[in-house]
Amino acid sequence: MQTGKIIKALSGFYYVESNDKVYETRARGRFRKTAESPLVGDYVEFQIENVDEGYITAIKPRKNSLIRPPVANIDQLLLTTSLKSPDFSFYLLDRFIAYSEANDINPVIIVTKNDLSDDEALIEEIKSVYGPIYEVHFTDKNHINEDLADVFDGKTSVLAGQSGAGKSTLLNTLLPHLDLKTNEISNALNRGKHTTRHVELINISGGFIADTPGFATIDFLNIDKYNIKFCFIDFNEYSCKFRECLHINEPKCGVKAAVETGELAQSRYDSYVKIYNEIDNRKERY
Ligand SMILES: Nc1nc2c(ncn2[C@@H]2O[C@H](COP(=O)(O)OP(=O)(O)OP(=O)(O)O)[C@@H](O)[C@H]2O)c(=O)[nH]1
Ligand SMILES: [Mg+2]
Ligand SMILES: [Zn+2]
Repeated sequence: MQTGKIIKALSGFYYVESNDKVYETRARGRFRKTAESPLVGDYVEFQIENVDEGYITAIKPRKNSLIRPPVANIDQLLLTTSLKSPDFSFYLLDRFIAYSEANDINPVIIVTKNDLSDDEALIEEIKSVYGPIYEVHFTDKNHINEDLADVFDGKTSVLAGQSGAGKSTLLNTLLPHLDLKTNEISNALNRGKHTTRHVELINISGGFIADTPGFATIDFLNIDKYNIKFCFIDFNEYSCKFRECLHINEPKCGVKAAVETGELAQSRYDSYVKIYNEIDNRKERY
């Protein structure tokens, strides 16, 4: 019996890395009967059958897992968002951040395509809104920020963000040996399709990184309207008259007061209210 980590899932095969070797495995029958099926990122026990083939016998308990993208045991989501083309959206980034927080995964913000914009005011605004709460990196495909190297150290990182944000391009710049894929990617992009299809963990700086297909629709099905406020971690430091304050219509709300004084960004508050309403409306339909 051997243990390893699933780095790729394709056509019913799970590719398990163990001691610098990759085994092509299948899940044994009983996984199909239970709800639990293996995910990329899972630590598994497997039985070797041939030199590089085998079958999975058990999945180790997960630290976390996402349905979109389908990966388990994620240390951080690298929220990739372009300055331009597509245009930067505070709301979309806030949704991705809230999604990370709702799933107990640390978000790291990566702003791409800096070469396409010289909007200094926007860059300063991004820094001032997110800098105090999260790690923020600015890149373009020709200049990768050197401090980005430390970000991956020994961790399992997953690139997430809108289609076309530059996730695959970033990965190709970081790991030039993947260069071949860049050409295919840019060709495919001209057809206006999602260019990345499957999820695969790639070795980087003693850790793993996964490119994922872009997605813009995010659901908050695993969180209710009373708890979404905790996904806006910058709200936590303000106190309200009522402990259970949802920062919507309650009097003497510390969060709303902080927005008034400019201590908290209006955009963060607006994103919160939008997502809150979305969850609230969803509940009412039942
Ligand atoms: N000018 C410029 N273009 C970039 C940069 N990064 C990416 N691009 C271009 O943006 C387009 C989309 O990049 P991709 O890397 O395919 O985007 P993606 O996020 O992987 O997209 P999906 O796989 O569909 O989710 C490509 O044409 C890239 O060449 C950048 O830093 N500067
Ligand atoms: Mg891609
Ligand atoms: Zn409040």
